Amino acid sequence: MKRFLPVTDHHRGVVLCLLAALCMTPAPALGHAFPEHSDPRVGATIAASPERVRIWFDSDIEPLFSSLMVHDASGRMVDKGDSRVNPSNAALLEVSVPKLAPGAYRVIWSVVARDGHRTNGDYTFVIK
Ligand SMILES: [Cu+2]
Repeated sequence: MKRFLPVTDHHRGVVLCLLAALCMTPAPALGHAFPEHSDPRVGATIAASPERVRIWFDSDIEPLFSSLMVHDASGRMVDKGDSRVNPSNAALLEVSVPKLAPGAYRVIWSVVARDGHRTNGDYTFVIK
């Protein structure tokens, strides 16, 4: 199974941006959107295929510029391509998946917060 990639340039950019934000005083109450929790959870091993993958963020995100994908262990996209921000919760990003076979899956997300800042990341879960 592939391991997570090490810190990418993009992640480094986010860190630098965070540091810059910390140095600004007084700091405005604006922020990037970061995941609070997900279903399946980060690193979880679950018994059955979920119907969808969902990530809840700590602030509202822009539907036009936010998406998530699910890849299998060989990097093939397995979600149904209907990634969307939940119409009744602007902090919830979700995508449907077909019945997935046992194996490792990687969730890749990218969102733009209402302040215009982009964050992204990925995590894996396993269906046994
Ligand atoms: Cu920023």
